[in-house]
Amino acid sequence: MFDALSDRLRKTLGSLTGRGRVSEADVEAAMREVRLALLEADVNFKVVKDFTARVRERAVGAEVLESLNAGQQVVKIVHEELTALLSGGDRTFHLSGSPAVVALVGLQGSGKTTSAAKLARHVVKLGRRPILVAADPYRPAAVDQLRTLGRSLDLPVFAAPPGTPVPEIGRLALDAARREVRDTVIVDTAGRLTVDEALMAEIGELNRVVRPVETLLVIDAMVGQEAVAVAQAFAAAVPVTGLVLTKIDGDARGGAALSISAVTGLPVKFLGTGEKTDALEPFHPDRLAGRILGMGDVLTLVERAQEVFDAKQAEKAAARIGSGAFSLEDMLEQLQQVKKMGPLGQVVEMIPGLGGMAQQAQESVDRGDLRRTEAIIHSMTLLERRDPDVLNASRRRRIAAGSGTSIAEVNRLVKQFGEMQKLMKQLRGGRRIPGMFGR
Ligand SMILES: Nc1nc2c(ncn2[C@@H]2O[C@H](COP(=O)(O)OP(=O)(O)OP(=O)(O)O)[C@@H](O)[C@H]2O)c(=O)[nH]1
Ligand SMILES: [Mg+2]
Repeated sequence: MFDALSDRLRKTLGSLTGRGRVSEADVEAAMREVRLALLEADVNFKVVKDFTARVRERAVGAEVLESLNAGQQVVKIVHEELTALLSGGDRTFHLSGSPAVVALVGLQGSGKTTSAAKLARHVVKLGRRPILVAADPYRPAAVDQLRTLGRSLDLPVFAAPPGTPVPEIGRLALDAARREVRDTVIVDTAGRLTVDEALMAEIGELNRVVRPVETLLVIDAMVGQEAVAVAQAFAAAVPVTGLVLTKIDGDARGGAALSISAVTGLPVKFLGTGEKTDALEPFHPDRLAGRILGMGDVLTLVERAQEVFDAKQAEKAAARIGSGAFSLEDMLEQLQQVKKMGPLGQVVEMIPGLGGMAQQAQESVDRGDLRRTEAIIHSMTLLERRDPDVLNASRRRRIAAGSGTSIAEVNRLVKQFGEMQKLMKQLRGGRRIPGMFGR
């Protein structure tokens, strides 16, 4: 559901990725786009404002200049702040009490009944014995729906006769749980089309009877901005302990859902990712932030690069690229750095937009291309490495023999290096490499 948002952010941040340095103007331009992208995705205005302000402050003030790829650090900061935005509150799913009671509340159609069944299945995996409770005395169809789900999971469902007052259903359900030796009671409540006092009073009373350790507010990710107000109304009526965001597999803009946690401070505990009972995921803020950013695993890449790249050496290389003096000697140094970063295929895979090249890159390593390239450069004199123009036929023959390769391979490397130099000149002129980060 975050596709549109992620596309936009990727475009914005992608234009920063791969450049040498990030200026204040770059950050400004990026933040303008990030703000638009978030607003377009229906994220709450105030949340957006605070978010971009925090990112801007960190990005402009951050020590990014020593790094090889400062643009990627902006991505990292955006990711960290997005994770922080999604990380509010205590995300642990508590199951204390005997029995442990979990109540699901929310508007009509938000996914309470489906989520009740999903949670039942989830706690069974944790080794527990749940019972499902239909606390909707108004619609027999609602009870049938839960019964059907219970049957499919081979779990008991408690339902009282139609018209039984809701608090009474709660009492009877706890009795049933004890009788059937059930350690987890999952209560599915009735929904209303809009927040109304009768609904709030009813779930408040039920709450006092069954004393849930978790009262989860189920929110449909497809809803718009009013979700924030809905969440606030529920939280005022009952002690909501967390959120279940459902239908995130749909094509909603999703920003409203993103805002709820930031505005109310309520933690998202689970994501509903489909209609089936196994489509429930515990919520991981960093994963969702990564999904929203859609940046591949740039962050891991940045960290790994920071670990192995000698910053000074990187500066030197960047300066040489900048001045157009990049030589085969520099290329040799860079090759050795890249090798230190681990399997090349993995490294390339982490760069957004280059995923498809990963296999190709790894294959070239496996074939020994890198090693042969190194051998060829090693067989050159200093003069040849710095000025490949002097490489006449007899020098090439000598190098091929010295490196145990062929003249054709030496020719290919020299040609590739020439093309690389041309590309670097274009980059210096501010042009992007076609097909690379080319969105
Ligand atoms: N795609 C998708 N559909 C879902 C998800 N969760 C629930 N649904 C669907 O949403 C519809 C409503 O789900 P219910 O679980 O009946 O919602 P409810 O909150 O119990 O509704 P009421 O009892 O009428 O208030 C059903 O068609 C579900 O299959 C989800 O995570 N993904
Ligand atoms: Mg229901």
